[in-house]
Amino acid sequence: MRERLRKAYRKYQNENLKYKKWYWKRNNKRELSSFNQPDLCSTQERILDELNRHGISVFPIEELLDKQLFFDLEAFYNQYLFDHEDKVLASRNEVGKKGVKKSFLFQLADDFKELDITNPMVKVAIQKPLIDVVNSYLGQYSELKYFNIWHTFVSGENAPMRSQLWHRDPEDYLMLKAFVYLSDVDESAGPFTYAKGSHPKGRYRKEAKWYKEEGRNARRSNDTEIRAVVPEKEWITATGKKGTMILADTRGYHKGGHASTKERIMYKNMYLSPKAKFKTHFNNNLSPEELEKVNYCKILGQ
Ligand SMILES: O=C(O)CCC(=O)C(=O)O
Repeated sequence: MRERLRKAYRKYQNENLKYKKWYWKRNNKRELSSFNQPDLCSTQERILDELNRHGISVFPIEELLDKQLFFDLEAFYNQYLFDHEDKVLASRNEVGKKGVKKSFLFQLADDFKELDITNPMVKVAIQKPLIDVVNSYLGQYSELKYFNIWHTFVSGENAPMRSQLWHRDPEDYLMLKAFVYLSDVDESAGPFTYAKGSHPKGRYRKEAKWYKEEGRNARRSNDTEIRAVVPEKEWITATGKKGTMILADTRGYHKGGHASTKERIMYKNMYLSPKAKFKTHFNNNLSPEELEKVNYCKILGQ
């Protein structure tokens, strides 16, 4: 009986409580506020302001980070493609196949399970100028939970599915993802699309009608359902040249990757509050010397 109650509470907690402001506040100390947040330059202030107001900020990566990080990321994926062409080709042949998880894309993360601070995917994620913005938005020291590169194939006539449909991410009350386009992304390459102001700090907080895809639990909505809660003039379609960076609180409604004619390559990562019940997608076996090098970065477990 007691075990059943505990289970039911855990389910309730997972489905409802973690999205409540008071629950977030109870579980997370407000470690950073306007009084003690890191010193931000005017660009970081602008990005933070856009995140607070709209839930999203889109800018060329070099406005925040050294452009070399982008070149390294690009070279890293090109090398991966060169070394693993067969794997990517095999994945491309599965587009639209039933029963294949996110058949519209190839993901790199399974091959990179270690937190290696020399890996370009990690390097981008632990840059101080970025971390300072992320921590200021969350009001505390965040945790890096995930990094990946998504190579999205052409979906063509296939109907949008999974993350190609409007949804809120389920991991936390407030959260941030950083995306970097590694290919030029126009309307035909399935740009990341966001309903501004639908994040928890925003003005459009109503829940849209939703449905479940066959065999899936996640809540998805169509354009009409989102239009009913966020006017279309507030939707932002983040097209951009390679090197475009997007920071977004993906608790706000978003979708992307329904590429009609052109493939998209995109780096992504995710920061949550330390109390979020979401498993980290990599092993953190950093030595004390390595941690020392990034000692501004509580996200690595200091
Ligand atoms: O592929 C996209 O643009 C959407 C990504 C997404 O839904 C997510 O990362 O939560």
